[in-house]
Amino acid sequence: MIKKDTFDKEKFKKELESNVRMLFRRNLDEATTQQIYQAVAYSVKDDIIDNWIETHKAYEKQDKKMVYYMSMEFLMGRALGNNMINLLCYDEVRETLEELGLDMNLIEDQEPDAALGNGGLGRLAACFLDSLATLGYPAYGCGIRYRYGMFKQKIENGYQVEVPDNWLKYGNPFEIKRDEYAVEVKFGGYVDVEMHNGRQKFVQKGYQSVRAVPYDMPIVGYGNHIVNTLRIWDAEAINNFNLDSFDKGEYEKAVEQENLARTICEVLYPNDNHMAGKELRLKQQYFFISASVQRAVAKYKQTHDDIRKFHEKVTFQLNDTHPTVAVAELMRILVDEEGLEWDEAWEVTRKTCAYTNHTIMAEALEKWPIELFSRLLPRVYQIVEEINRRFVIEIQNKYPGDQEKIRKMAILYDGQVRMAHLAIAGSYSVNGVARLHTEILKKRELRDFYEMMPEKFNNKTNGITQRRFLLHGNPLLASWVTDKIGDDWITNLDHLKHLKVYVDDEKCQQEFMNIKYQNKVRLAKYIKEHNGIDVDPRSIFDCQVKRLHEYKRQLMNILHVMYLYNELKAHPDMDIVPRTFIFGAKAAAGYYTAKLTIKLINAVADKINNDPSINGKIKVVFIEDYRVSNAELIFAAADVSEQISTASKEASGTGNMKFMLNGALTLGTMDGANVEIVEEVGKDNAFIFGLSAEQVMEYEKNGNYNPRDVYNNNQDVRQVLTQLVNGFYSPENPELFRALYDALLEKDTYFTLLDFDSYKEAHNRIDAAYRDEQHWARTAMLQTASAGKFSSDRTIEEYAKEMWHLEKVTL
Ligand code: T68
Repeated sequence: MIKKDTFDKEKFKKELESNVRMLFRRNLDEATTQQIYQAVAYSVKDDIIDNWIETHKAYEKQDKKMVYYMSMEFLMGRALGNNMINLLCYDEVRETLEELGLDMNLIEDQEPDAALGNGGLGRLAACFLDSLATLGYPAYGCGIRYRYGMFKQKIENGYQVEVPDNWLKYGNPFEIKRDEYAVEVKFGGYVDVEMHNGRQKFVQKGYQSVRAVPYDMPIVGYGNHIVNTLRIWDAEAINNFNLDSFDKGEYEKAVEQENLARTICEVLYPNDNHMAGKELRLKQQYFFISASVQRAVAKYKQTHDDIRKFHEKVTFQLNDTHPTVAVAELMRILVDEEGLEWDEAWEVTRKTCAYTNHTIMAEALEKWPIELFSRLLPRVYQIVEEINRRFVIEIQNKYPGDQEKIRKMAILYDGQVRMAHLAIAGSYSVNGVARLHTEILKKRELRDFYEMMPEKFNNKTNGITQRRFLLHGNPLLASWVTDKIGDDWITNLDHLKHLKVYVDDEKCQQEFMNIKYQNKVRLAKYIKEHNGIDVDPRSIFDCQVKRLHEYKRQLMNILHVMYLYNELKAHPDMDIVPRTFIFGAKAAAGYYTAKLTIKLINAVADKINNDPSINGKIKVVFIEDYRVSNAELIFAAADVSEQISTASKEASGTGNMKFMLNGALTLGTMDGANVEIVEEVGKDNAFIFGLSAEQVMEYEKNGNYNPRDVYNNNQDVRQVLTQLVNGFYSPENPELFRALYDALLEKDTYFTLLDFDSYKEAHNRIDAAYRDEQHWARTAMLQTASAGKFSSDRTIEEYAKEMWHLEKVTL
């Protein structure tokens, strides 16, 4: 039980009033809700500051090792509610606001999501920061302060329309600009060799540069007074040059540098599991990595004089290959600026960096054309060349005469820089994000590397923070759990297992399902407000919310809905439990098939929701602009969690864990972390279907799957596929969904048709299971009770103990 700090309501009210006056020259009763949000946020920030300062003093004094979590993405969502929760003042602030006639929910809704990420990878980084602070580990998150985050999604005429996310429009109350820590980052030019004291020095000349300026955001630990930092970098122009200059060269350079600074942090690339391959993306990568590494070295040197021991106090965790240029940048600083010999520098680097792989999708593997890489980062490229030269020698020594190994493993090959290879060569650890995923990496994708250096490979199954996805997102269930088993689960999720004694208790079952019902009412209200659709909270809420990607198979889900609709039309008296199919997904702006799938879902929704003949037995809802804040409502309200990726393709998934924590039953393939979810909850308590990863990989190897075989033999499949091209869902343009039809029939890369029957049968099992109310309630409760393993606290403890070797700070 964590003791609450004293909270002084009257003091808080005074602060609030004073903040509104200071910020907006208004009295509280004149302020807009947005202004009140800002004022509340500043009051909360005020509570954070002292702890923030104290935490960093303690880190310095105790000289603890620090992890720098390097990530292009931090999908933080909203900060206010989360900060109040972790400061243990959420209820008190809510009550105080109520006394002033203000509604906390409305105030929280004023805050834009900090959507500096695409999906799972970015949200994982955010959960990790929460856990690091809560566990008391010294940590920085390092990223980019994108001017525009993930686009806002509007649905117009069933199509996705992308709208810029101007999240900083009203300012960000929680951030602090740290101009004193600005550094210079250089691009382009050429490398000159100069002699300094008899030693060659490599000097970059004729470059363009920008000023990297950090903005710090507090990461509040739960009830422990610890405040870590998310440091996101912004770019400013270097004002060395005179725009009034009469020298044409100088003038042009000044303009170019202004442009570079303006464009670098402008926008997040909205692709997940896909490599954009744009020059600007590489600039973003080097920009935030160079700035972060420069600062990490400078900070270390303030209190240490031997740079050869850097790795004893610092570790860099690379969130996928996006920050991998850190390996070469650290080498550059150690060799060129700190004067280390190559071997010394390489030893430090290899002991500092660690790499997490998040995908086996081939199109996500980062490879940069050497032409581009060397032009943009001439000195860094020379270093990569030398790393590669030595790495190839290592391979040759290990496998004499084996040219094939070099072809497969070299960092530079075929005119490209292979970032994953650089990451593996330059790291002390390589990890996957779920057991199955790590096994696939070892046996297939990274097999040669595993064989050569097995000691580097390890698994760290992902996790999620229960502070956001239960305590904040589902307050009713959170307080019910606390009533039953106490509140230790908030910082030790394993305690949820103590709920198991209640799963057969009828009263508890009723209470649990009643909370679920209230959360469904809350979501139904949101849907009514945002979609204008009435949904029945007594129907099964069957949810698939995640990025739209072919491998995640939203298409299979909607094809099944189309099939069900056909059945209902053919058999009007068919007895099915009413279902509401809920989708939420953003498609990358240039991903045609994904965007067409969104249109299809909306077309099917339009037709089905407006057909009175089926008596509302099925409804389809596409939730616009799926993001962290509305995700919290969806997880809390779900009965069924759709985790239906083609086995072997979803590295882990983390939405699956959020649903489970909130008592939804998994309908899924044996993919990613689903495998471990089923292991925790028991096979009988999940709806598992489809090909196994092994089977999928066999088919892929042999190329012996032909979707036409399924089409020819399966009348239901034939009917729904035909409806894609006969105008059933698009009378004005019968050919509208032709591309989806063709993709399924020609190749069906993701085995949608092959898994269809088994998926359909799993849905039947759900229908049957839901009819037994008691048994369903028991199984739902078991999900929550078995979710302990999936806390990001557990994941972070594993990283900290097994890889980083961090010690906790004591305050
Ligand atoms: C996700 N990856 C995995 N990538 O798909 C998911 N990619 O299985 C896993 O649970 C999660 O990572 C956390 O480990 C992503 O989200 C991206 O968003 C991404 C972004 C840019 C480029 C490539």
